[in-house]
Amino acid sequence: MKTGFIIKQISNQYTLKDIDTETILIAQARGKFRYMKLDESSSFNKNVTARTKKEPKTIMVSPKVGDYVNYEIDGDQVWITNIKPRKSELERPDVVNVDQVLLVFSCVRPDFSFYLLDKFLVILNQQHLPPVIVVSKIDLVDDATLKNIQEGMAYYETLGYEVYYVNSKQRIGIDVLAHIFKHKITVLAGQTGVGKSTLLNALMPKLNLKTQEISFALGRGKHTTRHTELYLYNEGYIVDTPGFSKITFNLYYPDQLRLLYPDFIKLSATCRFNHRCIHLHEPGCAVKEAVENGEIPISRYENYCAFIEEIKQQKLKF
Ligand SMILES: Nc1nc2c(ncn2[C@@H]2O[C@H](COP(=O)(O)OP(=O)(O)OP(=O)(O)O)[C@@H](O)[C@H]2O)c(=O)[nH]1
Ligand SMILES: [Mg+2]
Repeated sequence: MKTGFIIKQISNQYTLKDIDTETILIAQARGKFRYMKLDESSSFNKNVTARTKKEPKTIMVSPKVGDYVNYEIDGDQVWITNIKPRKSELERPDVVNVDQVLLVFSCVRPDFSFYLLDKFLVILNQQHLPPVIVVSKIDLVDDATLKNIQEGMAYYETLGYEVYYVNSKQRIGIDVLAHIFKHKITVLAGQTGVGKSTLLNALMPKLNLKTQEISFALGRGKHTTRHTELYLYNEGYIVDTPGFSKITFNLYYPDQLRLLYPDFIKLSATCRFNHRCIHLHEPGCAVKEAVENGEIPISRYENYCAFIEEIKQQKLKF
């Protein structure tokens, strides 16, 4: 049976790469994909049951970028006949089997934000997707501002996150990034205008992706990147995505949040109420103590408190 890997999708037209011959084919999905019978252990089942808390017997599944599929050739038509189990699935962007997320933050335009950083880290932790952090536009700030950001980032490096600093326009700090993409599917994520496409162009000059030129000067921040496609780079694939202006948690209970903070989890064993402590108003909280001692950045703790409120507000809307 022939197996292909989907690298691009435009409505029902899929660009496949045969995994043995590396031949590129344009394929379509047969109608029967619309409804798939699932057993409980199916990898397609997890997301649906978690979200809807139901056990659907049939659900709509269609092939997505990043899928491994079986296909057959029938005359001049190529048909996708089966989708292989997925190891991860993102909704925005619509990509499956992602290995890591490259989180891009710019020093300015838009301003660097520890609030967004903490939010992204929570969301990715929940999805079991490891992040790599890139700080862009280092050429657009003075030394003191850059030093401030670097000092703030030092804490995150102690948590084990890799942090890279780049000036994509002059290709500074780009080559040291190359190794992180090897044998992986990496998705670029970040606010609109932070320089995701510019970074990709710096990595792959032949790509010549469209980037923003005037919209930020006009202060409008429109999206420049529109569709989803995988680009082969250093034996891995990179996905450029449209930026966003707002992201929300997929959490319904505020007390789930603390379980997505690896640094808080470590400390919670020494909280007076141990693992029941939600690090807000409890006496003898080791997390709050660490914030007071300067071991955890105040901003990280303040963002945590703000997120708790956001999740409560989100819950009210349901
Ligand atoms: N000086 C400088 N400018 C940069 C750098 N990276 C990106 N830019 C500029 O920032 C603007 C936005 O860059 P894009 O690459 O289009 O941003 P994006 O994240 O892809 O935006 P969306 O596609 O809308 O999500 C462009 O004008 C880039 O030239 C950098 O490192 N230094
Ligand atoms: Mg872009």
